[in-house]
Amino acid sequence: MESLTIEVNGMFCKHCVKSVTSALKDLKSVKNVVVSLDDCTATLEYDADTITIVDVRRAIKDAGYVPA
Ligand SMILES: [Cu+2]
Repeated sequence: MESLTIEVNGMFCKHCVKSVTSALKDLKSVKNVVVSLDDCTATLEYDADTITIVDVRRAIKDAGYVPA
């Protein structure tokens, strides 16, 4: 499993955190998703044979937020 922390801009409340969290959890092989409103980050683990950081970034964008 790969560990990844990615900056996520555009989150302003707990609802945003939930949206990003569920978007990331919906990705195949993603585990241990922690989204921090204070730090504006998403931390997660994923299987690099299954998805890439591009998929992670796309999921964040599709949820309406801005991955750095
Ligand atoms: Cu919000």
